[in-house]
Amino acid sequence: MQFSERNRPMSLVFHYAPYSTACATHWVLEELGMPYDKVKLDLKARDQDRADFRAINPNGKVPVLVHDGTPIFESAAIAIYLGEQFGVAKKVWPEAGPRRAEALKWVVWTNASLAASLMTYLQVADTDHAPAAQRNPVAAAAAKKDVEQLLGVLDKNLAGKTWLLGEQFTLADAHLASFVSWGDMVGFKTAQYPNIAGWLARATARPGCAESMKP
Ligand SMILES: N[C@@H](CCC(=O)N[C@@H](CS)C(=O)NCC(=O)O)C(=O)O
Repeated sequence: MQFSERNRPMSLVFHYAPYSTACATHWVLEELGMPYDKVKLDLKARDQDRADFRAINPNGKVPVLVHDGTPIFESAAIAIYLGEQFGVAKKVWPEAGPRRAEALKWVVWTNASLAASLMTYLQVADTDHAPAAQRNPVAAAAAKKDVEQLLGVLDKNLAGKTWLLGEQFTLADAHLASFVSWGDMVGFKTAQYPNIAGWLARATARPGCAESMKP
């Protein structure tokens, strides 16, 4: 681990693996513009099974963020926590109230609906992600339909808006855009959803996105 700043009053340590769910957290951290330390795991080498890592995430998955000794796992929980702790002051997270509810809604939707359906699809579809014995065309078609229906919902929500919540970019945009980019990469082409395509182009042009894609 490398400390980028000495003697700072609090610490944020980000445990990640390149090209994983941790990219969403990485992007959110970059948007906050705060110093943090990175600890890279090699998932192929099973670093996630090491006892010191299991102690901060018994699920053995990245990302994990440790804030002043408190470990937080699940990327949606991390985005919400960072928003509440630091994002309001930095104007990238709404204050408590109805706009906060909008942000929460989309961050939770990202993981509980979109990412869950994408994962189901990848586990059964005829792609490199699923072993041949696990592939199931009927289940894959159903999961594909679910993902497309969800992208349709998002596209409708983005009509006439610059960002998810309106004119102001929030951490919810970074979190969701990271997963939508992943969906695009695995075959759910966003070009066919005009509002998503415009929003995703604006989001991925932000420097935080490029940083989150670095190994
Ligand atoms: N729901 C979790 C998913 C985390 C996740 O699945 N991480 C994967 C990388 S994309 C992982 O660490 N896998 C290692 C393993 O399962 O052994 C989140 O959003 O944080």
